[in-house]
Amino acid sequence: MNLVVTGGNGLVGSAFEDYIKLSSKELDLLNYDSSFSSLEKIAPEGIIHCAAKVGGLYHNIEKPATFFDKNIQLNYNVINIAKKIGVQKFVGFLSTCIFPDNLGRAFTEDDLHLGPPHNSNYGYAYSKRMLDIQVRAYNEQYNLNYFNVIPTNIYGKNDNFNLENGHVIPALIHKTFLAMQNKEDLVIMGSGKAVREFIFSEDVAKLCKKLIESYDGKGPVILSDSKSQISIADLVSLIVELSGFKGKVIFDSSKSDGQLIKSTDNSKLLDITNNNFSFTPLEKGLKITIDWFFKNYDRARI
Ligand code: NAP
Ligand code: GFB
Repeated sequence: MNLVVTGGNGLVGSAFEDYIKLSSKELDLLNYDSSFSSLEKIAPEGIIHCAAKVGGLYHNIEKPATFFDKNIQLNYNVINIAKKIGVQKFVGFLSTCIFPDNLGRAFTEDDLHLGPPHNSNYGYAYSKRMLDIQVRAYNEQYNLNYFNVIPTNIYGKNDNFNLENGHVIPALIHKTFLAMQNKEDLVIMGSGKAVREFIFSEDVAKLCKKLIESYDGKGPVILSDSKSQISIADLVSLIVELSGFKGKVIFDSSKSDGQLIKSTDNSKLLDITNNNFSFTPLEKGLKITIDWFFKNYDRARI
């Protein structure tokens, strides 16, 4: 099946093999007309839509309008074009950080609109919730079976390792690399009390491939490994150990922790995959990512 991956250079997009991976230079989804003619020429049977304005907690806190604007525009464009040129399969990406805050239990796919998201990333969260609505509306009116996946925090090679706007794992790996190089303390933003689940980017790609081949597209699917739950403080210890950092670790509790916990119920995914998908253990995925970053520092996104 000739599948296009939008955002093909990114953390998730680059983890796909043997698909047509397009960077924003080859396909700028903020530009409807040029995207329409490029995709019409390729005429893909399927689109895996990884392109987005993406960032960590602190970047989301400072730029709610940017996250909202860009994601609403590029999501509207890609689905409208996909429908017009007759794309059969479509996988879009939501995120577990767009679920209602303070639900007090593990999220399931039905909880998406049950209350406001955490205030730290409402711009991004509402733009992504509109992606859920748009897919639902297009499926109903145009008899399509497009669907979205809802990954938890993803990490891996080719991530955005920028210290200010990256997610926690790439930012911590980069920070630890610099602390080792400059023989400095390692200062962590937040108390370290927040709890997160993580999924390796290559597992996300494998699961999307499986879903494209076997899922009937009835509603979004959470992509998570509930065994990967870990506090930020324990994550720091793991990264420090795997990197060989021997210096002092300091937590700066004056910085926001964001959502205190994000836990997911991945039973729908386990049903679809007959419970036989083996997730990359966090320790193994972190080692791969740390080794990759230390070796590719000069070409990584920092
Ligand atoms: P990423 O590494 O930032 O990749 C996103 C890609 O989108 C970038 O490589 C960028 O391409 C491309 N892009 C940005 N603006 C574009 C535009 N106007 N037209 C076309 N492409 C554009 O992000 P990611 O982590 O792979 O995220 C992939 C998807 O998963 C996103 O929808 C994100 O919301 C979702 N997600 C991510 C996480 C996570 O923890 N990372 C968790 C849950 C969901 P260029 O580099 O060429 O500019
Ligand atoms: O990955 P992250 O930035 O995003 O994780 P969220 C934030 C958590 O990691 C907070 C701690 O508890 C921070 O206190 N942390 C510690 C750090 N050091 C750092 C650091 O150097 N950088 C960062 N970024 N965090 C995001 C959403 O929420 O989840 C996005 O804002 C996105 O929209 C992503 O969807 C998946 O998990 O808090």
